[in-house]
Order: sequence, then C-alpha cells, then structure tokens
Amino acid sequence: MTIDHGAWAEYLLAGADERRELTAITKQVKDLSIDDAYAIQAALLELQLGRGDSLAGAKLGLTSAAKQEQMGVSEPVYGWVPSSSVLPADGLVELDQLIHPRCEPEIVFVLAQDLAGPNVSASDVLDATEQIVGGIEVIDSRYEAFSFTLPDVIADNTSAARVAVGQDGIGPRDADLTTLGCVFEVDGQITGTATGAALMGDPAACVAMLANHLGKHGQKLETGWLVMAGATTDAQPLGDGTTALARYSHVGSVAVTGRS
Ligand code: OOG
Ligand code: MG
Repeated sequence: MTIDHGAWAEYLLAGADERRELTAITKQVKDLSIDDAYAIQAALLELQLGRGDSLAGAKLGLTSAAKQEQMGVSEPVYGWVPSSSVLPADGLVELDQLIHPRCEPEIVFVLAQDLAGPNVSASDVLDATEQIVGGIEVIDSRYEAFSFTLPDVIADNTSAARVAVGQDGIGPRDADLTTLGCVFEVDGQITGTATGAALMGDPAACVAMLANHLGKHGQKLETGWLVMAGATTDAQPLGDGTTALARYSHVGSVAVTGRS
C-alpha cells in the first residue's frame, strides 16, 4: 500500500497543535513499515521547519531496559529536537501546550564536530563532543493513552516535546559516562536511579549507533547540536505544579515544573 507520508505528518501535527490525543496510525494502516514511519517523521520535521523552526539536535529513545519495558517497545528509535522545544533555564513547562506530558532524565551530548557513519565508535563520539550535560526531556506522545507500536512512535518523532538542558557541563572524558549517575525525583520522591551504563552499556555507544545509522542515509549529526542518548529511567507524569528534579553526579541538577 502506498502511504501518504505528508498526510500522516499533517495528522500528527494537528494533534499536537490542537492538544488532542490521536488514534495510533497502525490502527488505521496495517503493516506500517519502519521506513514509512521514518518518512512520516521526516515529513513532520519539514512541516515544523516550514513554520520557521530550526533544528537544535537529535535524540535517541528506548535505549534503556527501563524505557523499553515501560513502553512495551523493545527497539531503540531516533528523532529530532526542534529549537522551539528547548526550554528556557527556569524549566517551566506550559501544560496548556501539551497533551499528557511525562518527564525523564537524559544524558545530553553537545557536539563540537560533525559526526557521520560509517565506522563511528564510542571513542569517536567523545572526540567529537564539546560537553556532556544533564537534561530532562518532556515527552508527549500524540497518541491515545500514550500507547503506541514501534512504527507509531517513530512517525511521532519519538514523542519529543520539550527538553531542559543543564548548565554544568563537563568535558567528554572528564568522567566515565558509564558510571555517571542520576537520581530522578518527582515532588521529592525518588522514582528512579540509574547510571549511564543503563543506555545499552554506554551512552556514547548509543550516539555512535545513531551517527552510523544516519550515515547510511546520507545524514549526519552536526556541530553545535544537542544529542540526547535516551532516558535511563522510566518516565513520570508531569502535572500542574509537579516538579521533577534530576540530580546527576558530575553534571549538576536539572529541574522542570509543570504549570497550567
Ligand atoms: C518514546 C520516546 C522515548 C527515551 O528517552 O527513551 C525516549 C516514548 O517513551 O514515548 O525519548
Ligand atoms: Mg527521551
């Protein structure tokens, strides 16, 4: 079946604009392929860029066992970070712009050089990295009940909605990223703890995997971009007045607060 990528991208963007939960695409299109899903994702990005947005980076998702188990999807995914999704330093998340947001801790790479496969190693990623910072991503699946299959979540730009980026970066080799720790708290209750090793053994290897994947498609990770390696713990709902705090070893703390 021929899939109209542009039409599905419009469908997803309308859900986000109107803050409306959508029926999953795979409930309407049988056998949506991964290639079609990424083509819808690309068309969605084009629509966002056509509105004057720009690209601030890229993200991996479902790179930890905690996230794969929470979402019932067992393969990593990637998506894009529009500049408009990067939050100001106060970390306030305007809930009236979102559907049913959740928040999750992220290890973020800030790139000093372009990175493109093939043959990018974790060490190459560190060489190309200016800083490692902590972050909190706010995800907001456009689908009903935050429920999706692998192709659905890919088409929906991997639920990307907002990201708060920490201020206290370190050099890429100033700490062992596999033991970089995070304690994630929601309103003072610890909801998860993890180290970088939760991300397929090494966050830099996750970024290498993405660079290699993009290289096959003639794309690259670019200088100055933020690249999120994926959440190390499961995501938590972000309600009105909820404050989520990610306390990292080595890279300080990041907080977001929901406000309606
Ligand atoms: C998909 C996005 C996953 C991560 O860090 O694992 C993601 C979702 O859980 O809605 O961003
Ligand atoms: Mg994430």
